[in-house]
Formats: sequence, structure tokens, C-alpha cells
Amino acid sequence: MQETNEKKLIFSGIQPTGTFTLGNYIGAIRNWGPLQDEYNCIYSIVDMHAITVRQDPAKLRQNTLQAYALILACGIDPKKSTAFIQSHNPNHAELSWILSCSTQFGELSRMTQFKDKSAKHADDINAGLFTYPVLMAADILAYNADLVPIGADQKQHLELARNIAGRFNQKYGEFFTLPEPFIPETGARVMSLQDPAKKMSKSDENPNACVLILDDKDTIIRKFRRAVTDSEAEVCYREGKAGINNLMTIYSAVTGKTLDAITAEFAGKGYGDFKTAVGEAVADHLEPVRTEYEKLIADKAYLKECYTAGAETAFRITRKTLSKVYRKIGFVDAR
Ligand code: ATP
Ligand code: LTN
Repeated sequence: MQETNEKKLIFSGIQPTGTFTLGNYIGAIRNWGPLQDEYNCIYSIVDMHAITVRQDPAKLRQNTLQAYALILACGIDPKKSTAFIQSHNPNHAELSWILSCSTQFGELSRMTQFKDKSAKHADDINAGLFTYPVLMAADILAYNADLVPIGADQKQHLELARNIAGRFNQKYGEFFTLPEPFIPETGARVMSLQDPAKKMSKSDENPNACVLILDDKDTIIRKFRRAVTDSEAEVCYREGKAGINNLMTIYSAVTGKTLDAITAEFAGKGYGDFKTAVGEAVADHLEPVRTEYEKLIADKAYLKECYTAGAETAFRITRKTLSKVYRKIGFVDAR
């Protein structure tokens, strides 16, 4: 990646907490590839974020490699973008400490993800879970990213990152770029197939709640056929039809059809036909990703080459940021 051109800089990350869901794909990763020509892109598998909830070490290692192969399979070209594993670049954690001193306890307490995750993991409400958004701010600010492609659920964290950057700039003089969220219009919040009031999440215990991007065609169709809808029989986007609205959003996201066109396509047909059509469209859309993934995951040496090179670039960029930050805050030069 060139570091000295006029292109804007993009940073985004995803946790290696399991196989990616259709929500991760539509809300985030599939938007990453198309940005590579217009922007300087940096993408990270954020394993340090993942350990804020308990992880089995062997599984985490496997999930991290899988996640790395998956982002490449979804269209990230490691020659165009910097793609790396977060723990390979210690500058994130270092900057996170500095930024935590410009973050208020009160603002971290208001983060809905913290409230949700501490309710879900009541036996392990660790300090990392609480300061998670500061590490996320460090991920972004270490590169002075202009734009951050994310799903709607991460908007609050991004606003916090902007506040932290603004507060640092106020204390020490203008330095950090205030990052803007980049949220897709369709599919920014894909909902659970079993409870359309909840977002589709990798860590959902119910396997029917989420479609995984590596599920085979039959599994995908079966999950859609079991999706919770309503007792009407009309495929249209309306308040009170959360299940159908979600399926329509997904169908629109993978086919490019408008909601009106979808309503017309299924006029007079039952939910059964609609669900099967959504399942087939999703499975066909994901087929090339699955094929590419199988190829990549079998070539561990290539993956290693890519993530090692990615980490070197990431380290170089962020070390410069940290040196400037240390000088600004009054630390004595180390050399
Ligand atoms: P976990 O269940 O472990 O918290 P997650 O599925 O919520 O994981 P993350 O790694 O936290 O996934 O998120 C990766 C990206 O996917 C983020 O940009 C996030 O906004 C986006 N994303 C996650 N879930 C959805 C969803 N249901 N709809 C749209 N985008 C989503
Ligand atoms: N918190 C995000 C993952 C994440 C991220 C980031 C996203 C960590 N660091 C930096 C964008 C930019 C999540 O849970 N989805």
C-alpha cells in the first residue's frame, strides 16, 4: 500500500469470535473490497477485542486464521490493502492506554454493547470488556483514519472514538483526524432469523438464528425456511412485520432489487415461496466466497506471508503516530 498519496484512509476491524454471519457480511465485510481502489484501506482481525469474552485458546487461533482467510475470500486484496492481525501490531494496545486517559468512566458506562455483553457474561465483567471501545478508538486513530465502514451497531463506538480524539486534540493541540462512520444504506442491521428484534450475531447460541457465510446451500435454505415471520401472508415492508422486513432487506442486499420490486415479485405468493427464494439467492451469492475460502485456508504459507507483510506496514504507520503522540504529551524521547 502506498502511504504518501492523497487518498483518504479507511480502517475497519472484525472480531475472530466465530464464522462470520450474513450480518457481518452484508453490514460490513462485503463493503470493504469495493473501497480498495478509491481509498487506502487497512483491515484487521481484532483478536485482542475477542478476548474481552472468554475464548478457548486453540479455537481462537483457528478462528483468527479462518477470519483472515475469509476477509481475503470476500474480496480484500492484500496487495491493494493492508490486512493484518491486531495482536501483531503492539502499537494499538500502547495507544489505547494513552487514549484511556482521555476517556471518561461515565461515557464508557453508557455503551450499549458493554451493557448487552455484561448481561450476557455476568460471571466475567472484566475491565477489558469495559475499555473495549478505547482499544477500538486506538485501532482507528493510530492510522488517523478518515472513514470507518461498520454496521449500525458500531455507530455509538465510533462516536466515542470521535469524542476521545476531540478531547485529546483539545488537551494537546490538533492532531487526530475525527473519523466518520461509513454505514451501508441496505443491511446496516441484519436481524436474527429467530428473533427479528435482535441483531444477527456470531455468538448467538441458536444456530438457526444466523446464517454463516460458510454454510452450504441446503443449510442456508433450511434456516431461511425456519425464519420467524408473522401470521399475515403479504410480502411487503411495513411496521410490525420485522421478520419479513428483515428477509426483504437481505433479499434486496444480495439481488440489488428494490423493496417495491420484491413486493411485486411475490404478490399473491405465500411466505414459503419467498423464504425459499431468499435462501437460494443468499446461497448463490455466497457460493464464490465459500470456494475462494476453501482454496485460501488450505494455503497456510500464503496466508502467513500476507498477514506478516500486513503487520509490518501497520506497525510502521502507527509507530510514527505514537512517536508524535508521546512528544505531544511530554514523554522524554527514548532515543
Ligand atoms: P459478536 O457476536 O462476537 O459480538 P458480531 O457478529 O457482532 O460479533 P463483530 O465482529 O462485532 O460481529 O462485527 C464486525 C462487523 O460486522 C462490524 O462492523 C459490525 O457493525 C458488523 N455487524 C455485526 N453484526 C451485524 C448485523 N447483524 N448486521 C449488520 N452488520 C453487522
Ligand atoms: N468493535 C467492532 C470491531 C472493531 C472495529 C475496530 C471496527 C474493533 N476495532 C475498528 C471498526 C474499526 C465490533 O465489534 N464490530
